[in-house]
Amino acid sequence: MDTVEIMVVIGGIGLIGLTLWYFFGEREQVSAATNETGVQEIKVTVRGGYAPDVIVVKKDLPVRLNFYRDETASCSEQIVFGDFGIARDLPAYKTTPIEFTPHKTGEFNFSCGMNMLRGKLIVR
Ligand SMILES: [Cu+2]
Repeated sequence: MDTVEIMVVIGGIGLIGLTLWYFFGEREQVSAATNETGVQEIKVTVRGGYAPDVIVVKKDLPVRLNFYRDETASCSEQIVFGDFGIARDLPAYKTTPIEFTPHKTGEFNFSCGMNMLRGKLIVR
């Protein structure tokens, strides 16, 4: 193999690694902060995905997730928390609070209405 071929192979391996990390890698977990009224609150930016997309909250305390939809792409116009029976429209360039109180621990997925954009709520 000449140098160019080696570079291509290394580049390919790097891309595969990046792809695996993207789909299966450990995402950064962000804990919601408890405000003065005892509500666990966090801002989530919606733009081709959710940022943060792994949110940690405590059980039996009210949660308010403030979804700011920073785009008009139709994919993200709905947010669904199936385990909590919540489906809500997210108007573009506005903040939509999603409020509920989780009563059991575990990991709960949330997604757009088409189940394409995904995030996870971890209740501890
Ligand atoms: Cu979608």
